[in-house]
Amino acid sequence: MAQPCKVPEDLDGHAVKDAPPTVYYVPDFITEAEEEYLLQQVYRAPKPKWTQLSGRRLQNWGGLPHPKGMLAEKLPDWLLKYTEKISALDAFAGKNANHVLVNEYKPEEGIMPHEDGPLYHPTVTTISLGSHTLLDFYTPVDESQSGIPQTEESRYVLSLLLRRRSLLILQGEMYERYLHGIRGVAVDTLTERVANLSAAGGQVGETLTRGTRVSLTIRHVPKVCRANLLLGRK
Ligand SMILES: O=C(O)CCC(=O)C(=O)O
Repeated sequence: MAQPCKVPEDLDGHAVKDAPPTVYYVPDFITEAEEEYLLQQVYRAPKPKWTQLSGRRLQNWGGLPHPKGMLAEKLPDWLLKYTEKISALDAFAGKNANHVLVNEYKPEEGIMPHEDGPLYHPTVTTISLGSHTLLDFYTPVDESQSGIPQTEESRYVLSLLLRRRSLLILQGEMYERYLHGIRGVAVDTLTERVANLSAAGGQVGETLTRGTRVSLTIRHVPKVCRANLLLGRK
C-alpha cells in the first residue's frame, strides 16, 4: 500500500500567522498513493453508508454524535491509521480522535456557514482529497446590531486554501468564534484574504477550477454509554 504519511515534527512551523488563533496548515500531509487509497476506500463503502444532503453527501464513521456524547463504534483500519497519526500530533490535547465525517462535494457544491458546536470542541482536523477548496470564515451575526444589515459579505473575514492531500487543524478562536463554510462555485479566485496563500503555494489573482473533493473531518467526540444515554446521564 501507500507510503506512511508524514507527521510534522514541529506543528508550530505550520501555524498560519495571518489568521486568528489557531490554524495549522500542513501541505502534502499524505502522499499521492495514500490519497488514492483513501479515495478507493471511501468509494468502496456500501451505498446506504452515504447520506445525501443539499449540496454534498456524507458518510459518518465512529458512531452518531449526540448532544450527550457518542455511542462509539470501532473505526475501520483505513481511517484508524489517520486518526492515530493526527492524535499523535497532540491535536486533541492528549485525547484520541474517534470520529470521522467524510464529505463529498462536486464542483459548485458547498456547505453553508455554520458552527460545529460545543460537542466537538476544541479541535477539528481535515484531510482534503481529490481537489482543493476554499474554506471561508465569517463572524457570527451580531444580535446587538439589529438595525444594520449583516450580509455574508459584510461578515466575511478570510479564507483558507485547502489543497488536496493537506491537513488543516482548527482550534481556539478560529473554531469557537467564527463560522465556516464553502461557497458552491466551480472556480475559486485567490485573493489577499486567503490567509495561508504562501503555505498553500497560491498567488493573488490565480484561478483554480474545482474537481470533486472528499474531506475527512477528524475529531474527538466524548463518548457516552448506552445506559447513560437512556437515563439522560453523561
Ligand atoms: O469539508 C470541509 O472541509 C468542511 C466540512 C464541515 O464544515 C462540516 O462537516 O461541518
